[in-house]
Order: sequence, then C-alpha cells, then structure tokens
Amino acid sequence: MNKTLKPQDKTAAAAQAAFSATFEREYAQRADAPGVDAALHASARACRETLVDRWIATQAADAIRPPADRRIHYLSMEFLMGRALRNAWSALGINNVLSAKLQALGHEAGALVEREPDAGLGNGGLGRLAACFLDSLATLGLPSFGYGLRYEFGMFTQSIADGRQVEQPDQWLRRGNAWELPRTELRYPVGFGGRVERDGAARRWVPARRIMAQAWDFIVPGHGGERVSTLRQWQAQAEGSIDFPQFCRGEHEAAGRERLRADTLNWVLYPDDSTEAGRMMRLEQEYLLVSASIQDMVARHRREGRELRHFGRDNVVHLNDTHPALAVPELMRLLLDEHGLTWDEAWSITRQAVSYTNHTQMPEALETWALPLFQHLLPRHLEIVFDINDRFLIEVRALHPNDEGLVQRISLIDEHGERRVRMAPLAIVGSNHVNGVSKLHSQLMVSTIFADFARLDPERFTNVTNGVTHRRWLAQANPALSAVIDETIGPRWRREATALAALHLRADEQEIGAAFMRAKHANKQRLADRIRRDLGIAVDANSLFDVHIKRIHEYKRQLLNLLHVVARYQAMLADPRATWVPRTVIFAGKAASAYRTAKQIIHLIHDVARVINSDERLQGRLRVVFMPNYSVSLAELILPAADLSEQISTAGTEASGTGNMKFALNAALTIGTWDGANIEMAQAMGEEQMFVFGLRAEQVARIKELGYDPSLYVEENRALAAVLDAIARGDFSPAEPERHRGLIDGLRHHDPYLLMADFKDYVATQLRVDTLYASPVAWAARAVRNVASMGGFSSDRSIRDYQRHIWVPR
Ligand code: 26Q
Repeated sequence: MNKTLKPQDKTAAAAQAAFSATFEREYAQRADAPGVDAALHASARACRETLVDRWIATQAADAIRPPADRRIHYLSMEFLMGRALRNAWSALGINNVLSAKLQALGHEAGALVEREPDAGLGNGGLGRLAACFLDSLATLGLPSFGYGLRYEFGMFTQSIADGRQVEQPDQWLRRGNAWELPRTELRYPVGFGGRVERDGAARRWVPARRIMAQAWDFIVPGHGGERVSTLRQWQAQAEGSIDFPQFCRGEHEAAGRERLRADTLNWVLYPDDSTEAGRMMRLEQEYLLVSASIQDMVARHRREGRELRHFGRDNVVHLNDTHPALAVPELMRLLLDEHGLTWDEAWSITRQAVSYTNHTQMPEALETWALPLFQHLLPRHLEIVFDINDRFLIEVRALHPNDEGLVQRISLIDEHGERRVRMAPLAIVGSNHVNGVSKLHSQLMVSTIFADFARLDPERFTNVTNGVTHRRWLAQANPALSAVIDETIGPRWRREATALAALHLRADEQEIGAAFMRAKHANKQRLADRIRRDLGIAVDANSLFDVHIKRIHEYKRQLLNLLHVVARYQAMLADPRATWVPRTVIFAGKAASAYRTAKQIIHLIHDVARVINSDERLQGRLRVVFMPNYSVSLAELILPAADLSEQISTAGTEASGTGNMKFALNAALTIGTWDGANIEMAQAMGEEQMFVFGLRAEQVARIKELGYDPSLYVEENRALAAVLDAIARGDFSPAEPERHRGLIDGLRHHDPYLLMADFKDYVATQLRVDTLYASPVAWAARAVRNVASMGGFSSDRSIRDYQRHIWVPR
C-alpha cells in the first residue's frame, strides 16, 4: 500500500476531522437529540464549518487575483438548488465518516438525506441551470458569486385533489436552514419611487421609500478541491422598525405596514403577472436583486483596492435571462449619479461588464414593462433607459438612414398601443455578448426575434449549449449505475465527464449491458415501491418506464404523449391477445397557477390514468402515473429509473432542455423531436441512437406560414379521430362528459403546437421503441452508448465555453 497521502486525501482527512468535532458539538447542543432532525442539523452545520474555512481562503485568494481572472457574478431570479447535504458530503469526501457516525447513533444516512427540504426557489430549467452552473463554477475554481433572492416560500407545493392541481405554500424554511449564513454586516439601501432632482447636467434620484437588503450566504462546495462559490441571496427588511406612536395609539396593523411591505417582497417568486399588484411586486423584486447585487459588487471591487474604471475589466455581470436586466441602468446610475463618471466612461464600463443569456424565443415570455409602472417605481432608471435608447437609435439611423421601420423594431421602447419598456433589447444593447442555450436556439435567435440586432452587430451573438452537473445527476443520484461505470472504465469520469466516452469501446459487451440493466432494474424497483407507497398504484418494474417530467406547458406537449397513451389503450382493447410490451407511463410537473390549459391537461392525465389503471382487460400491461410535486429531489429519484425519456416539444420551441441530458446520462433512451439540445445530443451519439420523429423547425414555420389546418390530419387518421372523440365525449370523465371537450376542440381547430401534425409519426416511433425494448441486448447496448455520449453535456463544459466565448473582454 502506498502510504504517502495524495493532496485530496489530506483534504479529505482534514475535512473528516473537522466534521467529527463539529458534528459532536452541534449534536450535543440540540435539545431534541437523538432525533433525526438533530442529526440532520448537526450534519449540515458540521459541513458548513469546513466550508466556511474554505470560503475565507477562497475570498482571500480572489481579492488579489490578477485582472485577467475576472470575477463572475451570475444574477438570477431563480436558483433551484434542491437538497444540499448529500452534495456536500460527496464534495468534502466525508461519506464514510458520516455514515459510520450516523449508524452509531441509530440513523441511516439515506433516510436522513430524505428529511432535508428542497431549496426550490425557481420555476424550472432556467433556475436549475443556475444551480448546475454554480456547482461547476465552484468545482472549476473560478472566482464567482451567484446572486438571488431569499424567498421564504419555494415555488409552491403541488398536491392533487380529485385529479386537479392544488397549490400550497412551500414552507421550506419551517424547520430552519442550517446551511445559510446571515451576513448582518452586509446591508444596502434599495429605493423605490420618488423623483429626480436636477442640478445642471447632474441628476440625483430621491426615492419616496427605501428598504434594506440584507445578505444571506449559501456556500457552494467545489468537488475535488478546496475552492468554493457563494450563492448570496437578498432579504428585504424595513428600514425603520415599527411606527411607535402609531403602535401606542393602538393602531397595530398600521404601525407595522412598512415592515409588512418589505416582508412581502421575500415571500415568493412571482410566477405569473396576471394582476397589476403581481406585476408591481415582480418589478420590485427584480430591482431589489439588481440594486443590492450591484452595490455589493462595487463595494467589493473598491475594498480590494481596485479602481472604478476597472470595474468592467475585473468583473462579469451575467444576466440569467432579462429578469435582472435592470442591472444595466442601475450600474449606469451608480457610475453617473453617485460616482460622477461621464456617460461615455460609465457606458463603456457597463458594456464591458454585462453579458446576457436568452432562454426563450416565445414572444409571450419576453419581458416588457408598462411605462407608467416603470416610471412610478424607477423614475431615474427610466430616464437612463431613454438616454441609452436615444444614443442607440442615433447610431442606428446613422447606419441605416432611411429605415424608420428598423428603428421602431429595435427601439427599447415599444410604441404600439400602451408604451412599454422592452427588456430584451435593453439587455442586448447593454451587453458585450448575448447567447442562446443550444445551437438551434442560438440560430433562431439571430434569424428571428433578434435578427435586427444581429445584423447591426453579428459578433455580439453566440451560442453556449446548456449542460448539467454530472456529479449531482449521475454520481449522487444514481450510485448503482455509477458503480457499474467505475468498474467498467474507472472513476476518472467523476472528475472529467468526457472520460465517459471510454464506454463506447465496451458498449457491445453483453455483460456490461447486463450490468447497466441490473442497475436500472434496481432503480425502477425503488421507484415502483415509492409509487405504491405514495399513490397506491402497483407498477411492474419489468415494464418499460416511459417518463415525461418537466413543467406542464402546451409547447412541451404532455398532451401529445397522452393521446398516444389513449391510442395504445384503444389498440390494446381492440387486440388484447397481441403481444404488447408492458409500459408504465409516468408524468410529473407543475402548472403555473394562472395557466388554465396546463391545469386542464393535469386533470385529463388523472382521468385517463383512473380509467386505464382500473381496466382489468389490460392485465396490467399499461399503467399511467402522475407523481405530484415535481422537484429536484423527485427528479433525482425518477431519472435513474427511466427507460424512455420524452422530449417531444414542437420543433423550434424548446430553447434547449436540460432534463433531456439528465435522462441520457442515466441510461435512458430518448424519444424526441429535432429541437433544442436534443439535436446536439443526437449528433453526439449518432442520430440512429435516438428515436427522432416529427416536423423540423423549418417545416413547422413553413406550415404555419401556409396556414395550418389540424382537421386535415384528423380526417386522414382514424385512430387519431377515435382518440379525440373518446376524450371529447367523456369516456374518461363519465361523471362530467363535457369536461375535456374544450381542450379537444382547441386541438381540432387551432392546435398552435401542431400535435395533430406530429401524432402519426409519434405513434409509429413509439412502436419502434417497443420493438427495440423487446430485444434487451440491443436496448442495453444503446443505453450504454447514450451514457458514453454525454460527456460533452456536463455544465463544466458549458462554463468553460462561457469562459472562452462570453466572459472575455470584447
Ligand atoms: C417572463 C415575464 C414575466 C415574468 C416571468 C417571466 C419568465 C419567468 C421564467 C419567463 C421565463 C421563465 C423561465 C424560463 C425557462 O426556464 N426557460 C428554460 O430555460 C432552460 C435553461 O436554459 C432551457 O433548457 C429550457 O429549454 C427553457 O424553456
């Protein structure tokens, strides 16, 4: 045995010692010991102790970094971090000490991990991407901060009552949060409303009211090293306390009004802006995030002894979509009004610092704000936006003298009807680089929604394809498969995901395929047990697990999946003696609370599931399951158990997808459209390895141009017509036959996401899936090849791409 310790062994040994000492102290201090919550709290605190040491060392090193090492600040309204404990154990290399310690106290590590609530501060893909990126920033050792808001409630808890979604507050902080560090010394004022004072050319904003933003830090561990990153989340607090005279007069509610108003900002991320009050709150939240973060960055920059004019050289301010785009006018305001820089100086610093990622090309998801609301809340910022726009449009007119159409199209102010500030143009004009999140999305971005901007400055636009952290999504979520991979190619893939490619050479070895499938089966059994426990539905772990998990949205086409399920059901009833490959179709996902069609789809899934699951003629060969309350943790349970990954968006609508990558990494095969990152995945593994179907993006565009008529597809496909008829006449909702008619009429007459056009090919492709599944050896070889091809989809690669192509001075 080699007795000399490698550096990472020393690190692990030190972390283990520190962990043990703190764990015992913390555990002993808990009044409720030896309960599982005390053990959980002590474990988290013990990890945090070591992480704090690493945080201090990281900050000290970063303070004296050379200018070329820019500090990355990733601004996002959403961070879907999920649970932290298992990730920290694995980053700190203390799994073994910890399991032993817990065992001695009568706790099982796995059960403990499951007690930790998810930090679910986001909607979906964009928020989870931010979390994966922090993991990679920390692991790659880059000087970095994530900036977000400390919402008291997560997105929402979804439960199902009579087949309908019910939303409840997600009280993730109820039992406290042992991970976070309040930074009481880090507080910044954030103003709202008021007026702008003029003094010659100088401007000064006098807000009508102020709140304080206080920092809470969550330390993000790097893996295989001692560097960490920081997620700094802002909490709004009233500037004063209560109105004491008012309180003494007995007007208690009025006395606390300011407090309540500040507090409300921390309640929950506003997902839908369907009311005026909701819109106002969301804009206030966006400004809270931006203002506190920029003040913090500037303060740190100066504390490090750096000159203000070097702010853009030394710092990156990255916008996760347009939600933090107020960073552009806020940085300008600080530099102009508070620090007295000239416009040109301030603009050059801002443009040097800011970069922007676009995550959607759907017009309805592009943010705009009504001018009166913007003016009311942020009068000085509106002036700056106007000034940016004036200067920008002068440049445009100089280049294209007689093109007022162009000027109107790219103006930061939408002049059609009620005037509005358009946040994407603001983010583009204020950025040095703008990127999409997959090759197709980035191409469409410059050829459609941002075409005018791209013609003016093509160099500004580029692509960075998304990625996911293979540490959380494979190494931690799927220990069974990870062990098989270790045995096959060694453990290097854990540090460097591209090493997974070595599996290609072994993909045709039957024993390897069989080992993959044994791991898969164990994961499927674990999921089946959970489904039986939570939902009382018996599913067979030998059936094909066909999985569709993501936000419920029309463009993601859960309904297309369901139409196939009904078609299969009808075909099975018509020919029960045929050999049908047994399938379990699993859905999970939340619908935005104001999104009626999405909620209707959830209801229909439940209606269909009830009828199919209780139809004995099928002999259990088809099951439909909706697992409530989709979350990062639920994904960690489901993904390792999937045989088939449903990635079936209408081509041209899914910017990238990241779930698609997590499935393939976990040895599921993909049935998917030629959309988002599916395309690059197919190219990486060989197109024949994926079940690709349906219209391509350019065909979708062409059909829509010519005038799409869904009824033509229904008329020529009897199976499709029968499916629609059955749902519309209430076969699955006999107590209320008309329940789903509206949904089906929508498909027959409008069908904006072309389900009718893609149905036939989808069903045919599902038959090809059955055929391959009936040949376990061939299926297994493909599963191995899928994993082998996913090395390029680690978020480590994405972050390296950002370093090379986006976060470089232009
Ligand atoms: C817009 C206007 C007003 C209020 C809110 C919003 C809003 C909020 C959230 C718009 C969009 C979002 C979230 C978008 C999102 O999650 N997009 C997904 O990003 C992933 C990471 O890049 C991609 O993989 C997905 O394809 C994309 O859908």
